[in-house]
Amino acid sequence: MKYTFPDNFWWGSASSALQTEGTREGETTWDYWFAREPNRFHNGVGPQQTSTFYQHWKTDIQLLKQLNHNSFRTSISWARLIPDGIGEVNPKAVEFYNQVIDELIKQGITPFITLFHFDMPMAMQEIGGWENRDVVEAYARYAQVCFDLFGDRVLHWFTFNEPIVPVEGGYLYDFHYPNVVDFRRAATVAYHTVLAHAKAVQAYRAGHYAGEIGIVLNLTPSYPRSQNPADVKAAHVADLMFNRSFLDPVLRGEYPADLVALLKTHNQLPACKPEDSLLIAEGKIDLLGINYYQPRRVKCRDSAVNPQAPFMPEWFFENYEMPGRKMNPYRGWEIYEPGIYDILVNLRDNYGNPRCFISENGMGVENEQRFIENGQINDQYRIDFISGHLTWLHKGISEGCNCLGYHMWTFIDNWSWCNAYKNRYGFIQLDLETQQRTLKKSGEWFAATSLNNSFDI
Ligand code: BGP
Repeated sequence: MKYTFPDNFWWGSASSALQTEGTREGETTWDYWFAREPNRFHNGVGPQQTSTFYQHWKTDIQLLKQLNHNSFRTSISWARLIPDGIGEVNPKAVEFYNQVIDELIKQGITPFITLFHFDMPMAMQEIGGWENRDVVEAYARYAQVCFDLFGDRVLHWFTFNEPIVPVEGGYLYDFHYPNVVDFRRAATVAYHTVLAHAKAVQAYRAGHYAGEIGIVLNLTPSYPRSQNPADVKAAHVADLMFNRSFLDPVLRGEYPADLVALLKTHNQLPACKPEDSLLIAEGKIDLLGINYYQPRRVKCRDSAVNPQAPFMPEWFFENYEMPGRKMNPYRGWEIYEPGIYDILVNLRDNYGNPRCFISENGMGVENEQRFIENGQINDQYRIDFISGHLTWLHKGISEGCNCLGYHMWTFIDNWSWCNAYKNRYGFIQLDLETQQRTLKKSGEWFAATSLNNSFDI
C-alpha cells in the first residue's frame, strides 16, 4: 500500500532553543532551578549540556538538509534575546538568530519560529511570571521585537509551544519551576498566557507582516472508559481542562461556557478585566500546530474527593489504564495512532477545519545503543511509530481535514527537561562525550519519505 501526501506537504522536525542551543546567556527558570536542585534532573544533567546548536548550527542545518526537510521549527530564547525580559536587546543573539534563519532559507528549509517554549527569563519569574500582567506586557513587547527583527524572512510564527505544560508542571503537578500546587494560580497562569498570545497576534496583525501566526497545542484526545454517562462526563471535563482551555480561545475567540461555569462554582476563576474578552477575540490564529504524543483515557472517580486536598482537575475524573493498551515503556506514554485522526476530525467538524499541521509527534527510547548494527542505530520501532501515525493522518486528509504537514520531535537527540538525556528522540544519534552526530535508520527512512512525498507499507 502506497501513501502519497498532498503537494507542498511540510516534512520536517521541531526543536527548541533551551533544549538544543547550549552556551547559556540570559538566565531562565531552568538555569536557576537546576543550580539549586540538580537532583531533579536525570543523572544531574542540566540545560547547559545540550546538543550545542549554538556552535554547530551550520553543520546541523546541513543534517536537516540530509534529512530532506523542507521546513523546521525551533524557538527563539526570550532570555538570550532580551536577558532581563524587558530591556536591552542582546546584539549577539540577533546575529545568531539571523544567521540561523538565513542559512535555513539558503538551504531551502522554511523556518517556523516559536516565541516561547517553556523558557521563562528568570527576571520575569522573579516578578511573578505569568501570574503578573506586567509579564504579559513584556512578552508582547518581546514578540514585537522578534517580528521587527526577523518578520521579513520568518513567515510562520507560533506564540507558544504547549502552553498548558508550564501550567501543569509549574502550578499543579510539580515538574517545572516554581513547583507550586494551586489550581487558582494555575488558572491565572493559563489565562494570562492566552492574553499574552492574543496581544502577540494583535501586534502581528497591526504590523501587517508578510506571513501568518499561530500557536502549538499539545492535544490529548480524551477517551472515556465506557459510554456510561458518568465516564462520558469525566472525559468531557478532562477535555475542557486540558484541551479546550486553549483550543477554544485561539480558534473560536472565547472560552467554553461550561469550563467557566465549572471554575466559577468551585471559586477557581482567575481575576478578569472587562476588556479581556475583546482581546481574546482578537487572538484567533491562522495556523494551528498540533503536538500529539498520547491519548488521555479517563473514567469517573470511584472514590470521594478528600475535601481537605487541594482542588485539582482530578476531582472530576481518574486516569484509566485500558487493558491491552500499547505503551512506550520508557516515557510511560500510550501509543495510539488513531488519536491523530480523531484530533483532525474534531477540528474539521467542530472548529471549522482550520489550517493545521502536526508540529510534534515522536518516541523517546532509552539506551538506544543496544540497537546499533554496523555502526548505526537500527530504530525500526521509530519507523513503525511514524508510519503508523502517518497512515491515520493520511486518512484524515483524504476525508477533507486541512492538515498541511508533519514534523517529528526531533532531528537530533536533545535535552528533555527533567528527563535530560534519558530518552532519545532524534533521527540523528548524539554522542554526548564527543558531540558526534550519526544518522539513525529512521533518519534514512524519513529522508526518503520526504523526498518521495510518500511511503509504502
Ligand atoms: C513536548 C515538548 C518538547 C519535548 C517533547 C518530548 O511536550 O514540546 O519540548 O521535550 O515533548 O517530551 P519529553 O522531553 O518530556 O520526553
